[in-house]
Amino acid sequence: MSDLNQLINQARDEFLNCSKLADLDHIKAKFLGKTGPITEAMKALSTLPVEERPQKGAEINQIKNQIEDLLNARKKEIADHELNQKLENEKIDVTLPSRPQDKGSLHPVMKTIEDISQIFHSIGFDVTDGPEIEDDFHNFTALNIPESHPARAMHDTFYVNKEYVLRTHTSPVQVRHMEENKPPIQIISPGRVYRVDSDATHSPMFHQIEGLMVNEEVNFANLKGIVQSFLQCFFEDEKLTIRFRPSYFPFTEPSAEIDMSWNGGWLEIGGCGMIHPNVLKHVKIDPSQYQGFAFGLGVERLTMLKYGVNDLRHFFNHDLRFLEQFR
Ligand code: 2NL
Repeated sequence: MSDLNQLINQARDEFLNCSKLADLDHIKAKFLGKTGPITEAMKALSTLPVEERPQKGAEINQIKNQIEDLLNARKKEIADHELNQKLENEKIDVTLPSRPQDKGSLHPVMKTIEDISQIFHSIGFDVTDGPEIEDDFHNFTALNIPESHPARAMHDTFYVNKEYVLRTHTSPVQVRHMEENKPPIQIISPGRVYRVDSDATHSPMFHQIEGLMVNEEVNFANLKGIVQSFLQCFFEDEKLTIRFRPSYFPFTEPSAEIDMSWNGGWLEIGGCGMIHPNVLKHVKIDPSQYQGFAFGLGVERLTMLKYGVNDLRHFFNHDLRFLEQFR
């Protein structure tokens, strides 16, 4: 019996010396397995006198239970230790700074559109938009450009089919606005426009901002004042002046090119005029009661001037080294 009691101490030592769950099972087999001392002792019971067997059996069982308790306690110890180790190794320091994320930014052309919209909004103009695929009426006819008119060829139009085109200017947006609203009207319409044209200084898709004001008394002087104030604001230059040069557009009469002062000289930056009576008639506004002005500006050109960009193609190359400079 004292031999078996020795077993408890021996098992305790071996369990303590073991630090891997898998190895514990081998040690367990050694003590409690089929050929282990406990099993042997159980078998040997049959050699004892019958009256001694219950007492002896109970003792063996008690020792067996004690060894099992020791095993389970050690098992739990090792499992806890392994878990703690794992938690320690996989610890995440949430106070560390995060990896930097590249932020996107507005394309310079969109930035210009937003800036211009903000300026005109601040003086009471609404910002409107409309379809980029337009019908013949809104892109041409309503703007006093009849079927046979050379201006249609002049515009180098992308035709979708016989009736629909990619808009060649944002004027049709304003035509639609006039159809649906009564004067007083003060709007600008920025957006993409399309012309069959592609070289170093022309892109088949570019951006335009047109402005329009219709009321009972709107005149050429109002037009000049508003365009000049706008440009002073946009270029942040109170001394900037503009001049009008006589020109021709089918949709305005009189018409003018807009030049602005730049580095001691003049630079053409758009066109304008008083809305042609035929255009007002097409949108059912009585030209004997209302007049209006309109102007058109190229957004890429304004952006190039403001930021000193020397090549139009930078805007369409999607080169991050260029675009990141406008962050
Ligand atoms: C230019 C010239 C211009 C207009 C656009 C316009 C719109 C309506 C009626 C009358 Cl709905 N006119 N727009 C007028 C004059 C010139 O643009 O050189 N743009 C870049």
